[in-house]
Formats: sequence, C-alpha cells, structure tokens
Amino acid sequence: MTTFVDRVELHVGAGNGGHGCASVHREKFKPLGGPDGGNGGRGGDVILTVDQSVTTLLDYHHSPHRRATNGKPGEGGNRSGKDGQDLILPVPDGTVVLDKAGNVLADLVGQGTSYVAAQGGRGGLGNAALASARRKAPGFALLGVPGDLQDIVLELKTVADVALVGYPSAGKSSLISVLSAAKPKIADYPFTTLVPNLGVVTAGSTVYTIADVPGLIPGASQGKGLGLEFLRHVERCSVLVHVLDTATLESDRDPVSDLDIIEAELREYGGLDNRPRIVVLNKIDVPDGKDLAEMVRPDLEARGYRVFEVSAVAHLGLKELSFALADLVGRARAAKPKEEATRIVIRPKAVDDTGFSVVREDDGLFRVRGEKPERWVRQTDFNNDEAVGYLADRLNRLGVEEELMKAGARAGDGVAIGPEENAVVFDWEPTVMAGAEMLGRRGEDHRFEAPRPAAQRRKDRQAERDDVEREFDDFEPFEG
Ligand SMILES: Nc1nc2c(ncn2[C@@H]2O[C@H](COP(=O)(O)OP(=O)(O)OP(=O)(O)O)[C@@H](O)[C@H]2O)c(=O)[nH]1
Ligand SMILES: [Mg+2]
Repeated sequence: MTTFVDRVELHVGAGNGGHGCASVHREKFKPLGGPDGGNGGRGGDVILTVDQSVTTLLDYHHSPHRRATNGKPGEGGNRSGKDGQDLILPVPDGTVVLDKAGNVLADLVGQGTSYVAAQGGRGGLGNAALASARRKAPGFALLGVPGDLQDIVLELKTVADVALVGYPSAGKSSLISVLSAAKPKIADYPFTTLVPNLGVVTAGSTVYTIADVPGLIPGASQGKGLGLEFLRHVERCSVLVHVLDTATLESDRDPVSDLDIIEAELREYGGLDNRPRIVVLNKIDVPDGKDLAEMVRPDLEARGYRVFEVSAVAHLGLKELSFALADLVGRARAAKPKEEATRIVIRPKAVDDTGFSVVREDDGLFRVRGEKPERWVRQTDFNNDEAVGYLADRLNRLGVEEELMKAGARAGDGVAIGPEENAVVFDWEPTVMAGAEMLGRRGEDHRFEAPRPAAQRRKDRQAERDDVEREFDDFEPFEG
C-alpha cells in the first residue's frame, strides 16, 4: 500500500561558511611578503522548489534531516575557499511552509516557486582582505558563520479547481473517474478514499482539475472520521461540489439533511464560505434515487443551489455538469488577480539589521542582541588575542560599549552577546574595550614599516582615520 503523506516536519541545515585563512606570503629573499590568506567560501542554502513531477512529501517523511554543504576554508596564496553547494529540495505544487508554531512562512504554488528555508553562513575573511593601511599584516582571520538551522513543517494542500465533498460512498471518486481519466479506488464500503484523488477534466476549451477528499461524516470538523485532516485540500479550490447520494439505504439520511450536515462541517472548519457551490444528486440510475432526486430538487433550488442530477455509473448528466463546472472555474480564474507564473519567496530579513539592543536582565546580566554583533562574535577566533581585539573594535565602533555604559554596566559585569541558548558571555572590561583603539592598532607589524618623513606620517594618520570610518562597513563583502 502506498502511504500518502501530506504533513511532515523537516529539519534543514544550511552549510557553514568556511573560515578565512591567516597566512603570510613568503619568498626566498622576501620573508615577509604581506598577508595572503584567502577568504572562506559561503555555505550552501537549503532551498525548497516546486517541482510538478513530485506529488507527495513522502521522501521527507522518510528522511527529515537535510543539510547543504559547507564552504571550504580559504588558503594561503590568496586562494578563496569554494562556496558550499545549495541543496535544492523539490516539493509538490501547493506546499505550504510553516514554522513550528504554525505561522505560514511561504505558500509555494506554481512550478519553480522557491523558498530559501535556511541561509548558508558567510565565509570568514582571510587576513589579506582584513589588511588595511592601518592594519598592514593582520595575524588573524575571521571564522566562517555557521549556517542556519531551521525546523519547519511542510503541508500539502492540493491545488485543484473543483473539490467534491460529501458523505462516504456518495460517489465522489466514481464521479472523478468518469469526468476525467483518473482511476481512483471505488468500492461500496465507506471510507474507500483515504487520500485525495486528482483528475483533469476537459470541457470544451477549458481544462480544469477536480479533487475529492475522503468522505465526511457528522463531527468531521471535530476530528471524526478521516475528513477534517483532509479538508485543507479543499481550501485552495475555487468551486465546491456537494455530491449527494439519492440511493442511500440508511434510514436517517436524505439528500437535504446530508447537505445540511456537510455544510455545518465546512462552516465549522472555516474559510470556505465564499466558494461558489453546486449540488450534484448522484445515482439517479437507481429508480428510487431518481424519484428522490425529483422530490428534493425544488427544496435545494429554493436554497439557491444549481442542482445537477447525474449517474456516475450510467453516465447520465455528466456533460452538462462538466460544462457548468468549466464555466464556474473560468469565472473564478478571471476574477483572480493575475499571478506571476513563478514566484520567488525569500525569507524576510530582520527589520533593522544594522541595529542592536542592550537589555539588563533580572539576574544582572547585560544582553546584547543584534544581527551584526551576534555574527561578529561567531566570526571571532577567541584563541587569538588580535582577533578578539578586532571584535572589541567592531563592537565599540557600532556603539555597543556606549550603550552598555548607558544601561549601567560596570567593570566585571557579565555581558552576553546573542540569544539565550547561543550566547557568548564576557566579563566586561570597559577600559579595555572602550580604549581598545588607544591601546594599539591591530595588526601592525613594525617590520613592515619603512622609515617615513613626518609629513608622510601625518598623511598616513589621516588616511588611517578615514579608513577606520569605512572598514567596519566595508568588510561585509558577502552581504545579501
Ligand atoms: N448505482 C450507482 N452506484 C454508484 C454511483 N456512483 C457511485 N456508485 C457506487 O457507490 C459506491 C461508492 O462509490 P465511491 O465513488 O467509492 O464513493 P465515494 O464518495 O468516493 O466514497 P468514499 O471514498 O468512501 O468517501 C460504489 O460501490 C460505487 O459503485 C451511481 O451513479 N449509481
Ligand atoms: Mg472515494
């Protein structure tokens, strides 16, 4: 038996950025030829893409952990590391991406529509790229940023124009089989259909798709039977068809009360009120069925429904029905705003990714949050004093130091950068951090310095100052 899976939890990991390389060029008569460490490569993204040849989420049910490849580290000789490869995950048309709390992140409809589920980490800069007029030979490089890890939920909602709803055994699957070329399972016991069936109908010049869902019973919206779980498959349909059984032998049922019960379930489920509906009275090949259909028709019409009497088995009334559906589908399509054939959904960036916040928490810890400070911390090799000093410079330039002081931080207070589970915690040393620039410039190796005349030294100092202004923004070459 094939399993139908229309909801999976997926754990995706983007590739880590490769580390930058700290290296010094060496030649025979030039032992200190300057920094030549290359940049690390970017980690690959994890991208969900609609592929119409994929029809279920079964693959992800079987292997729910997926990772893109990491960027390679940079190397000496100014060699950049290779970027990691994006991991493209094909998903069925109509896949909805949610976070674990149930918020919709993306609705993937249409071949090629894509969503970046996890973004690769940027590569770390090598010491060649970190060199500047004031930091001629950095003895450190930046670490690659770890790739995003995301837990997401994928839900499949069938993309069909018309949805058939009704009691078990009303003949929904039979109707699909005679209106289209689809061959769903049909049987005379209830709940034959366990998964939605999809068929393609051609009526005149209109081609549309038609889907059924497992039969609904009273209480479906509270989870009775199979129905509710599958009602999301009718959410996208633009036309609803009530399939009513005129030949049921159950004494407490008749087409009108069946309709009322199904309508009550749909209302309870919600969100379907504005779909046009028509009523199909099925099984009129059965003599009693035909009589019953004639009897209830006026009642149904009085409620405003267009009523079609058909027999799926004897092929009665099918042409009229399929053209009426084509007409409704055509109107629905015309009323819909034209959508791009392919939409690309990109995860929105944090609202203000240049900002940061400093909050004093109950236990006296000062927490710094912000895209840049958090990333910078991850890019720092804490075993390298120069790298740590560079981080201090960057934080200081951004104004983190100042905000900490304003928030009342004192020497020795704990400062955490990053979220609860993933923070780097320091004992704050304001004089060191605030005075970082005064203590000495990073990466200045005097062996590189030739004696300079005073005028040149003044000019260089000005250049250095300009450089400092720039560098903290400039060194984000992998942005975007
Ligand atoms: N006499 C007669 N029997 C029909 C007609 N349409 C369907 N049936 C029979 O009714 C039974 C149920 O048909 P299905 O198409 O499986 O019904 P369904 O609505 O898909 O049922 P579930 O999948 O259980 O919800 C089968 O035995 C069919 O042969 C019809 O027009 N006339
Ligand atoms: Mg069925």
